[in-house]
Amino acid sequence: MATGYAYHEVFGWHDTSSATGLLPSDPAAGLQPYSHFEHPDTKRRMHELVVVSGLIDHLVRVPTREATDEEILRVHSPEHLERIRTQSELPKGGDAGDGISPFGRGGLSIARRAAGAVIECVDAVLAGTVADAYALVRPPGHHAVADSGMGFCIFNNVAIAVEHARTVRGVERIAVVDWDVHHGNGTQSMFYADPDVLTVSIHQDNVFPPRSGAVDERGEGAGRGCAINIPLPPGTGDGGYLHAFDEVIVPAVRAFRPDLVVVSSGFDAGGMDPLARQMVTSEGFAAFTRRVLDVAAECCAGRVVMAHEGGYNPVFVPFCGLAVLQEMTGVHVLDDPFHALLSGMTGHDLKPAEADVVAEVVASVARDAPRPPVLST
Ligand code: 3YP
Ligand code: ZN
Repeated sequence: MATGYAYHEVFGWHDTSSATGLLPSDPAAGLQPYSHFEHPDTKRRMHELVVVSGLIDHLVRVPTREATDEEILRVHSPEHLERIRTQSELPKGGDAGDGISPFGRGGLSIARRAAGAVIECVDAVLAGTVADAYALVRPPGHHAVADSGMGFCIFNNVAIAVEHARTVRGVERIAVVDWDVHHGNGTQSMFYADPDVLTVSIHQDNVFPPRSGAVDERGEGAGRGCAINIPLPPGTGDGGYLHAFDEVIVPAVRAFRPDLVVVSSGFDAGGMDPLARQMVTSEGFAAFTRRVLDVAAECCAGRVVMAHEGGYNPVFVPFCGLAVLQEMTGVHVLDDPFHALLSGMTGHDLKPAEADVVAEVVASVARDAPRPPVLST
């Protein structure tokens, strides 16, 4: 069965405006106007590579739509939606809440469509139209909390799709695997006390948000054990990441036995990203994909929906994304021309400091395991 793919040109029209990376430009402070880090090109170039490489012919296009108020309000407060609505109507748009997450006039409808694209991918997978699906969306979502946008995110696309799967489609248990290099704090916070949603975030230790995503953040109340964080040291490459997948992520998902797996797929752990310091290669991202698909095949007939998050190198991210989509489709159209350069650098093998973090997480999970499903008699 085929892999679904959702993208809409309007995602390139989400306007993060002129900026100096993430600061407002300010000539007096030496901040020459440039683009925001989360500009359209990186994701647009990934989409264009999917088309130009011919991989698009092996994907089933999933049409997008805008998420409704009702869908957004399952995870966000009315105040947050109202603030985005108000600012979206301003002549020059506004900010999602933290001052580094700008959007242009009319940005509400684009943010709605990002969430709606992930919802539609969930529906396509649940309906069995496609085996699995990838939503290449802007703006991203995983930092957005109930009451605010954050870290370039307006609405939490993944959380909205998870709640749709549960409340509308009756899916009982969902595992969210977040391999964006930053902590998936928003998604974690929304399901922190929920025993039916496992959130696993693998990220660079203490990058963004600051002091978020430590090993001891393990969920609370009935959700104790159902949040897992793997904060890897800077310089971690494919070896360290795959060690974490094999020792923590795959066993935790297998033990949880989800009915659906949703991935927050960022490519900012890539070895050439400006917003983190990791060494992952396109082959690494393909290997993450293989592991997620394999454990989903064991648990839930391979039902996997991936939602794009961060990743900020416009020339490298497209090849990381293509590698993931090639792994999903089983069709190889192109090698990553950057692979020799990146793999020629050091940092790819598992290092002791990385193994120590993974061992710490393994010990924590042994103490507080995710709740396995209650078997109905
Ligand atoms: C937000 C401010 C500094 C780092 C940036 C992270 C955005 C992102 O890619 N989150 O996944
Ligand atoms: Zn990120």
